Amino acid sequence: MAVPRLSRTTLGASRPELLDSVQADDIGAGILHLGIGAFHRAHQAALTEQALLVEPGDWAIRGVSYRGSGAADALNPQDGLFTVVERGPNERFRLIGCVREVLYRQPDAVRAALASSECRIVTITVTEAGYHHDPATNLLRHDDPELAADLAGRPPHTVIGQLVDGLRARRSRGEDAPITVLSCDNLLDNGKVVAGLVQDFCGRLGDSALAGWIHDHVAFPSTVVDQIVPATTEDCLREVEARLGLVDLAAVAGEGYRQWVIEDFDGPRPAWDRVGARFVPDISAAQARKLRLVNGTHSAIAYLGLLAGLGTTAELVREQDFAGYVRALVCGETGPSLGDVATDDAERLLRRLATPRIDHRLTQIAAQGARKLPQRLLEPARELIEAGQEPRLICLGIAGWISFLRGAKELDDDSRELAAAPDLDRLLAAWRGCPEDLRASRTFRDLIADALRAIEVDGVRATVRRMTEE
Ligand code: CS2
Repeated sequence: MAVPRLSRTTLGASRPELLDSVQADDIGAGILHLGIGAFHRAHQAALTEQALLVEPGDWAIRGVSYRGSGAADALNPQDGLFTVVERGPNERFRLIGCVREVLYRQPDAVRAALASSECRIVTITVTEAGYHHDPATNLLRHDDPELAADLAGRPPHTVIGQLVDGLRARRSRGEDAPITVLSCDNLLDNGKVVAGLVQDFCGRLGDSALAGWIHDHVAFPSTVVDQIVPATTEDCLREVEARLGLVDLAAVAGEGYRQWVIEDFDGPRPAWDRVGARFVPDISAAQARKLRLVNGTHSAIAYLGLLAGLGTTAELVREQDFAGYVRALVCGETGPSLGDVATDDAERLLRRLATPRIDHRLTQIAAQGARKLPQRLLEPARELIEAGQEPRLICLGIAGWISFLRGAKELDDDSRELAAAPDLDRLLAAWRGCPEDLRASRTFRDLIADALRAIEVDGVRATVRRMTEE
């Protein structure tokens, strides 16, 4: 007999004890989430669920998906219910009930949600590339056809187009309740970036009155998020099915560890601070630590690991040479760029990378490198060079990326253009995310060129070993 699909009805019939999760239909949808993928489900949705269990409130989540109908097809037939598997020493399954519904290709419904007085917070996870912006200027890309179509007045498809459209409707309704937009993507000063893109969009529409209203009524605090959440595997779905006795096509698995640091703002929010989130006046220190130590390491090892034929982070750190590289990178370069010794950080990170059954694929981390590397590896490289040091191991990671690009078959648009550059100088010149001063640095260029040569001549493993030992 076919195993039934998870829903409030089937759960009530088979595992009624699990039904004390939040009932999204019984509370107001105070949160609109743009980009409801695996990360949001395991992180902000799980924290919102926990916050609602300690302090009830109108904080159900209405999600919007942009990358195909997958999230809507998985969650809507399940009444928004899904399981989060927390990997680690105390593995645990949590059922999440605070998601009300997922909208896909329904710009009218997104507009109505944003305009309603019920909506007080918009959270966003659309990845570094999802904002359609130019990393050199932090403004919208001029040559982006999706943005151009939104600006020309079709019902908007892009995140920024939908945000502006909904805020316009909110203003027209005379809605004065404050609303807060929280970007949860791994960008530097993500709140400022989104605020700037929204203003840019209004500017291109020539709507200065709307721009002024948004400036006065909408807050865009920056945030730092941390939790390793790989794409869901078939194995994970089978495991959840065995556990629940029901098919859950929206299940996700990630670390039990979660961090959320939010620049404090006026305005209502769920009791996130009672379940581990921190509201602080300034996120910059937490942001640099997270982007450089966790994401910087991730990106540096992803390409070197792929070149060495490895599949996952856990497989990679089992190899002594790569574990040594992570220690040397964090303790010798990215940690010191923060003014830190970072030995404990390196060991903690190695444990996270090795989390059993986390199955974090290097190919997933390797995507969108041209947009990820600037805030992860270029910022610390620049600061070390300014201080008169040589970021050799960071540049080895960047060389790994360039080598990977040159051999890759499928690439995103930004990376494809760079992969086609005939030499290193032209690649650096074309890389919009690379700051001008770093591009002009002889030290930076030569360190990458040396590492590229070594990878080519000696192979990636021998190069990683030699450079780590030096
Ligand atoms: C990863 C991140 O895929 C990637 O680029 O570096 O998704 C990383 O796992 C999270 O930011 C960890 O908090």
